[in-house]
Amino acid sequence: MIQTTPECMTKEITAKLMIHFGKTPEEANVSEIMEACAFWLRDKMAIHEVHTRKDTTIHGLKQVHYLSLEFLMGRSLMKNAYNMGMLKNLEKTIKTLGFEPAEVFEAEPDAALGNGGLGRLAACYMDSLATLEIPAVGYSICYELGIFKQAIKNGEQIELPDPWRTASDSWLLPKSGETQEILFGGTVTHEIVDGRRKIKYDGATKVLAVPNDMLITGYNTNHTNHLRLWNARATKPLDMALFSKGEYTKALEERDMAESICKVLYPNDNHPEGKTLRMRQQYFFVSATCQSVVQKHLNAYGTLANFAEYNVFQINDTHPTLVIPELMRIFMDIHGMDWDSAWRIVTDAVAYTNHTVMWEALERWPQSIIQNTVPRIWEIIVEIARRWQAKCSEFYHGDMEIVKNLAICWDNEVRMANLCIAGGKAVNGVSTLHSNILRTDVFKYACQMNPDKFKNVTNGIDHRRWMSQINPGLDALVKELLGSDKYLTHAMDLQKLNAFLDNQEVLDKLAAIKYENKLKLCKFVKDTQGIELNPNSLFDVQAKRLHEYKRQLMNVLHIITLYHRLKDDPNSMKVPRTFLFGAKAAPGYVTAKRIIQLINSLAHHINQDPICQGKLKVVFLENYRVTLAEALIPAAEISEQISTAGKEASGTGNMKFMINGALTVGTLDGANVEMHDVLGDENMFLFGLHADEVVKLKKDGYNPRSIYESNAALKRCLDQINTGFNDGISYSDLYGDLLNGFGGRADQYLLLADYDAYIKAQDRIAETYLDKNKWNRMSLKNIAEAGIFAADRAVGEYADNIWNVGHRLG
Ligand code: 26W
Repeated sequence: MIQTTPECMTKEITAKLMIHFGKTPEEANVSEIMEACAFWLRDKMAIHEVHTRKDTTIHGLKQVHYLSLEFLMGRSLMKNAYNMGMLKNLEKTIKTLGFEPAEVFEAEPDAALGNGGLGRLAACYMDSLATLEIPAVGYSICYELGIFKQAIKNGEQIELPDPWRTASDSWLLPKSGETQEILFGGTVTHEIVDGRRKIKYDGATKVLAVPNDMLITGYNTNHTNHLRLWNARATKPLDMALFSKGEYTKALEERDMAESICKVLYPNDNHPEGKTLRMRQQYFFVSATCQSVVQKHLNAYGTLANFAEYNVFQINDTHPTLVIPELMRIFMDIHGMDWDSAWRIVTDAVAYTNHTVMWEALERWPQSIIQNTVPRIWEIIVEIARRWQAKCSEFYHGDMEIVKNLAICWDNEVRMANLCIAGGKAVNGVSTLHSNILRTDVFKYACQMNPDKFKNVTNGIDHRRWMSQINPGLDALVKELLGSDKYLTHAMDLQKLNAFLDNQEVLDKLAAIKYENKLKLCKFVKDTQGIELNPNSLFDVQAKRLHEYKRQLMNVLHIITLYHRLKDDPNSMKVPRTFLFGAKAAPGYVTAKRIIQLINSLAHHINQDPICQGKLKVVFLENYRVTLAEALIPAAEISEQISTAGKEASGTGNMKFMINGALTVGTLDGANVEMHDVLGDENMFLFGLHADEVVKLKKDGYNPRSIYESNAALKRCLDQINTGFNDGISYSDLYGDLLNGFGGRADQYLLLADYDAYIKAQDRIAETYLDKNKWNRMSLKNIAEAGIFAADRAVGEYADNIWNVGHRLG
């Protein structure tokens, strides 16, 4: 680790300020101080990164290439300083420069190049990869605009642009010397020259891919990796030949295409958009990545024969699937390999993680888009599909139903998951339940052909960020009780907290820490949204993307139930509650946006009704993002993880709440199952149908209306939604979605079926909250058992079971 003093840092950061902004600390604003600190840290990291890369080559280490269209990094200044053991000194330095450290950290915008779980997972894994000293590079697109900023106007979501790069460029290291060329469109012809096949592209559009590297520190190690964000550039500002002919629009075509590729992150979560631009984004970053990895490998080893020994590509959902045909193209068209040799290497070097079983989220591309956007890739996919189909047909003795199910190309569509299964050496789900659903349902035929290919790696979180850093009070208590900070790199050490479950003093300290965190959140909400919260109420939080299967609407039904009870009996609530929501809805997802509006109508109604004063409050927190999650999670007491069983692949928010001592109300879904394994019924509030019961109920015929008719409290809630609240807006559409609809479309996520069990679980929560000691004991138990959800564990499993790479902290 670099040893430096605050005096030295003050001098060097002041120099950065002068060089980059021409200002003294007295003249600089808080943003410039933040950037100067970032520049200074980046310099230190850059030196480490060079050594890490050198070591990788010298020792002939295998590299992991983590491809993801999303990396939800959040802020980096505090994280990098923390990992490098420089946080204390940096804070001192900032003070010497005349600024408040908290304000400087606040000045950094989130790097929000992702939607939700999948993107944040990638960010957590980058931290663990470096911490475990695994040589790894992340690859994505250097979007100009990250996920939209959400504003709430009259209760509705408004989307605003997120130009994150203005103040975050200080982290990026441009590497224009490693620029790649990407070809789109045109027509492909094959020629034989000197006995070798040559591919000619006529009328293709060329776009340059320029790398911007964001350096990634590990915790307590010099090992430094990077995240390579590809930026698209035109080869020239204007096609002068076309310009001279008066074809002005055409002359700008290449530049326009380049600019559009990197313009904005698609804001859809669990719903692909089959648009040409999205296909261009996928091919752009995949092709740039593959070309650069192959070149570097050849430079280091001079042959491609050992490519898979030294490189493994992990693809984050199907969005980077084109690595498979693109590597084939590079090996065959550029390096003259035959099909079988190329295929052997590719199928040894690529592994695929599935993150969702939602049928609408499985990517299926129209043949025409692939054919027009990447014609040579299309040819290769067709050949992969032909060979795969023959193999499947042979295995299943020509059973056409099964062959169709397994097909890569069918009905003029390309099914990306099947392409990943055919071309990958491993396929994994992200929790035990999810992986089993993949094996026995979604991918069952492929699994029967090759059961060993299908694996599980339960997700994990960067517990250093998601507990130690955001909850310093708890971090200090844990270190005090365990007598060391070893849990930071050995999260299972948290289990030693089990020794204190009946220690009154410890339980009281834990409660005091939670209360402090709640006060901090109260201030945050007051400062940002002008809303006053009651810190003595139970903080019940549901924070995640808005999706029907996550059932924010069921949470709403519970709140309305409490409200009706209050109306009937003002003394009915023994425990005052604050319900906090944070959620972005995909801009085109009408129902999700209506649910946001409903939450705001409900909040407006309840918060102004005197009967609710001090007892019941509902707050929709604007613009949920990494930074807001960091303020929210340490203050939460109840974590809502209430998806329809079988639908949430894993969840990672559930883990973040747990390790901060919140208790979970949840279904047996995703990683809640593993959580239940270690906590038992007595340390969480489990309720609702199990995954197999959900399947059976749907198969047998589900009738939400009969539940509605037979449950008076539920009926009253739904009727209230139908009528609406005091702002006069009716939610008859949402009411209709739950009760009407054909072919199993009414209440497809079974809110009504689980309503009663959910209310009962919520009543158990209120009962338990009255017994402070019991509650605090449960809370400590949750923290003690959260070690299994460390990203270090998950990344270690990928390294051992999928990548075959060594690592530290074994
Ligand atoms: C192309 C549109 C699109 C965009 C994102 C389709 C699908 C996605 C993701 C796969 C959705 C996603 O974020 N899935 C979440 O992944 C997390 C990390 O594994 C899991 O914890 C969540 O359960 C899962 O919903």
